[in-house]
Amino acid sequence: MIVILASCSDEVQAPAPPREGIALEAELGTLDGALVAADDSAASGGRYVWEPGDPGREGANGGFVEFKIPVEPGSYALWIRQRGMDSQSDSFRVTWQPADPQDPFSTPNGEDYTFDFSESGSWMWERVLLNRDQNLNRLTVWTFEKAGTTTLRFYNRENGSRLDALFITRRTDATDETQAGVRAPK
Ligand SMILES: [Ca+2]
Ligand SMILES: [Ca+2]
Repeated sequence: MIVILASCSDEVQAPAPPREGIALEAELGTLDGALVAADDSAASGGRYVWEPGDPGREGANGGFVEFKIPVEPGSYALWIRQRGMDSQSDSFRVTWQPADPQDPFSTPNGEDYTFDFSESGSWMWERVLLNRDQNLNRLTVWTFEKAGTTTLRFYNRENGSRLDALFITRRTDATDETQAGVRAPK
């Protein structure tokens, strides 16, 4: 069960991931810049997040969607439900503080934080595998040393890239969604 706690800063908060993981709607994150929520009856909760953009239209106008996630010490893998129409609408940059920097665009190689997801044209779950790890042929895992609130951001990189939902799990070895126990938010 997902519990959304209201706070004075209007941030979305979720409980620390139990062993079976937690699922969140992308549209409940805090939206910045050009990213907006939009309707789609095929999306979880009927809504998703994107910068509106037709297939074949390049570029993006900045911003991110942010989630505040309390964690226990340990390592986590991240899955998203996404929809990419073509190679110009199928990526985000992803950071999860404190493990990653605040702004991937200011790092020596911001492309290390890019997740190029599949462009099936349909909604699908996919594990987030960042370039920095794919280049080393390893699975992307975020490790937190202390319990506390973390900040997960999906930076707008290509307009038309659609983000529906997130699933956070401690099953860091799983490479398919059944193994990972991926489920949509309720
Ligand atoms: Ca792309
Ligand atoms: Ca959704």
